[in-house]
Amino acid sequence: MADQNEYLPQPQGFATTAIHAFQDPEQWDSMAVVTPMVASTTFKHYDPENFKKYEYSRCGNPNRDVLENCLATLDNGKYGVCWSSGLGAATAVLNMFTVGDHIICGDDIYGSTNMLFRQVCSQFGLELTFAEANNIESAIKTNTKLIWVESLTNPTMKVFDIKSIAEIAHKNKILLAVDSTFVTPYFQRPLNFGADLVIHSISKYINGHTDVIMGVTITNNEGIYKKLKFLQTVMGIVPAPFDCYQVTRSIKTLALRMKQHMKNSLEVGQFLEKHPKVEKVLHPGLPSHPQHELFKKQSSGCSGMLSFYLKGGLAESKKFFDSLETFTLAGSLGGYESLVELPSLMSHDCIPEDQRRVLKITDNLVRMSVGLEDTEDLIKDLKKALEKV
Ligand code: P1T
Repeated sequence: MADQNEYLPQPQGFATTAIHAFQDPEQWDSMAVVTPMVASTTFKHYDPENFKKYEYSRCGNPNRDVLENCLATLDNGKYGVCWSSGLGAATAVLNMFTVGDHIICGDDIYGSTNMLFRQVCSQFGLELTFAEANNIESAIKTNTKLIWVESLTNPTMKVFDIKSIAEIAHKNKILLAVDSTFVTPYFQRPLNFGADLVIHSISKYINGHTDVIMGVTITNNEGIYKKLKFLQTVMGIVPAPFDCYQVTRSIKTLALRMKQHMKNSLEVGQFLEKHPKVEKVLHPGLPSHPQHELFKKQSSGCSGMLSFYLKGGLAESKKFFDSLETFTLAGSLGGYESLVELPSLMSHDCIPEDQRRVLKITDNLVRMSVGLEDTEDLIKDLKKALEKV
């Protein structure tokens, strides 16, 4: 088992912030302890020029405000802006740039983010280069404005050195955005390492109950915030108040859930590593991961995410999925339930085949989101399914 003490210290006051920050009952006339759900799309004005705080729900809503402020604080940021999905957040970030700007994107990212970047960049005159961690600096051009990386990456679990990339970016007056979805603010806070912008698909761990699609961008830079806030209002990629209410409820248990995801995924990872039908496990919390030391330098723990190569090909992967009972074959991740999927045919099927080959997203690469079930039951399920392969 990885030694928790080797990681960065756990963020102080995380659970207290998630439970109380911006949620003081005294701000509501009713003194409600739980932030009341405000469904109204519009708000009465005193006169045409004056209103109390809210005007129209696309521009602002009490439930969204509470959530945005609380999420920003959890990531050690000042400003949070929520979007109706993680991809909505990425769309907004791309819209901060203009014709002729160049964007560098980490080579391994979620399939639809990859497709979004390729399509939007080519349609709107943005230049795009995908680069491995070692090649980021050499990919920089005079017109480069943004470096975007996922860390951890989906699905091959690579770690980007956030501090070094931030230094490279800033030396060249470039912004660094980090999609930190796989690790969560409980375990990783990229702004502390110099990132300008953090992005999460809230649909994953932050909500954690597989019933809300949402995204967030977090920054300490007022200029970036103002641009994103403007884009939120005019592009209208906003989450519904009820979804904000649900996520505000979910984050109260984020710390508890993440601790258990870490424990369960390490046990599952260690079991898989020893299994003769498994070729290789990719789990940043295990010493076998090539970037385990780097991962521990920039995070305080790992989530429930791991990938592994089964011995064999598509036929073996299918047999494995067919025999699972507790694990569900489905896209997405980060919920209380354990999921497995085949990136080559599911989450990353939209990535061109040659790019998938380079990234080693093959038909025997299985991605697993280890949930909160009893570990013995998860391992029993895996043992049985691997026997059938
Ligand atoms: O699904 P959405 O809320 O739009 O989030 C997109 C997204 C962004 N970033 C990362 C790292 C992601 O993994 C995702 C969504 N990923 C899946 C649905 C998946 O199965 O990998």
